[in-house]
Amino acid sequence: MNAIDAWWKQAVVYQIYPRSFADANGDGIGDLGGILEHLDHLQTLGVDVVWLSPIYPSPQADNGYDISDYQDVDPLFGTLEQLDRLITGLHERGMTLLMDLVVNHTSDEHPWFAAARSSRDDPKRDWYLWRDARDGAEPNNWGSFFSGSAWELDARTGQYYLHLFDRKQPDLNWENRQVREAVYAMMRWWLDRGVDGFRMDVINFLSKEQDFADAPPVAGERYVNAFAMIADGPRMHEFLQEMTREVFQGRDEQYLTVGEMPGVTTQEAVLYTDPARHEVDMVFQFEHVSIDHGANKWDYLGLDRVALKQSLHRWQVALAERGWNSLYWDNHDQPRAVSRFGDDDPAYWAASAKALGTILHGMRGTPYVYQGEELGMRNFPFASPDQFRDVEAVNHWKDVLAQGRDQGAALRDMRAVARDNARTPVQWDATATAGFTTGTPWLPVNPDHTWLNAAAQVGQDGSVFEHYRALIRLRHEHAIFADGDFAGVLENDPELWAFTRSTDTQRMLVVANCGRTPREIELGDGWTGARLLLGTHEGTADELREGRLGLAAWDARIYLLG
Ligand code: ISL
Ligand code: CA
Repeated sequence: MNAIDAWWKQAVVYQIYPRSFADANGDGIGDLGGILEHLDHLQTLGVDVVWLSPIYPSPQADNGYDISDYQDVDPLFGTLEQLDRLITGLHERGMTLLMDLVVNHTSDEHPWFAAARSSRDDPKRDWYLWRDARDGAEPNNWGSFFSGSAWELDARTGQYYLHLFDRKQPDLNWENRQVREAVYAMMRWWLDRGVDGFRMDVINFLSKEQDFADAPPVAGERYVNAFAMIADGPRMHEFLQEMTREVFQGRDEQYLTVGEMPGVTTQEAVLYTDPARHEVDMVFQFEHVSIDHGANKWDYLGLDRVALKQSLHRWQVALAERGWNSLYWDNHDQPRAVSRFGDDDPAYWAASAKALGTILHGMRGTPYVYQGEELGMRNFPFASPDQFRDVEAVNHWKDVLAQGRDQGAALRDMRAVARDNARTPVQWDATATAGFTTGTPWLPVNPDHTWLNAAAQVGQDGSVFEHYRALIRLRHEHAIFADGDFAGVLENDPELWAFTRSTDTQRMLVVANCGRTPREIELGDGWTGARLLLGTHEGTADELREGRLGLAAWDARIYLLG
């Protein structure tokens, strides 16, 4: 059992994707003004920290993850003055603000890149990754995350630059000390402005092997997804330790840092989050959101519930002694949790959304709630490929057409996995544009907003929102949520999901039926007298009296003993 030695172990983080949260000026795009109007929603929910996806000046090739100025606010989203008001507004309500730190790459319209591409002799040339052609083509076989090669030929200077993401997102050269110093200075500037930490975009991609060797070839693929060989490169730990020293050391505030790390292993995650190493406080790992992917994310396999459960349990155990988990079901890059891991049929939607929340928030780690998840928002019923807006989906569809693939099958997979599912506007009420905007939303509002919205849930007993609110309160009130040891139960059952948490003085049972068929579970007599902390279904008895528990469809409960 570890003592609660850091405030963020009892905290819950809420992610805002500003473009889709709330639009205050009627142009159909969410903005800081919209966030400022909804701070009460966050306070009512009870979250401690807000992570704000990028609001910096950007050509918006990847909705702001392509930054052209790190130290300002895009007029699309508002002004720096409004951001200051957001910081103050959150602080006044007892919440803190994490900024999104996107420093694996900049926009190609960032002045640094404009200088770098202007000539081979430019002092900033080495701030990015330039290589000569190999046999008249790209320097290696790496594919971009967003289709095609990860290299783009710059005609004027005759060399290729690396872009792991879109061609408008050139990768910075972290081997160059000036790059690192410029980033650290920028981070200090934000801390001086009052922000409380950073969520660090693809941070385990910063350090690359400098030989840029080919990735192992894949039959039939010209460009290969190389992220497994790029992740956790040779100088990663050194760079993060340097960042801690240069940015955070000597400051009094208790900042929070979370590293987004595709492909990170449990062994590496322990190192990244071991407090003694001063790297990051916690990481986002990707194992549980890759289980339904085949050869790549567009090859949707459907969910293997046992694999999902075993994966999350493995991470619980692996980081038990040292390190700390981030807990999340979804974010702006993933389909909606209730549609993917729950059951979004209206008959089971609410119970399954609550059950998923119960499982995640019952685990050891810091839970993240993605905007709309607290309402149980569902995937969008995409009917045709031209409805997708995300660069990843748009490029993928071009590949489907160019390669003559089965369009029906491709569309079916896109409906299941596309990031735009998470990016439709937050559903505030039942009006035509869901209270998101007075104009035309940039991405359509989900038609289910007539019955699935915040107005119908906030303050309503039994709603998904009130269940999330209760989960967050429990984490604040009971230390066992943060420090209790984890142990899995019934790990091979495809529907029943159960685990215990224990301290020297208390034991907690989290149990859920992840299916439509009612189930019985044998507990033995060790839980007699345990009291119900929270349940998804009305009428659940307050106390456990028998060793046998009957669970309805998507019935989830948390019991505490001691
Ligand atoms: O979304 C993904 C797959 O569909 C991921 O591979 C994603 O690209 C990866 O998680 C990195 O995400 C982050 O960096 C990207 C940006 O597009 C994502 O929105 C961001 O969360 C590039 O900055
Ligand atoms: Ca707007």
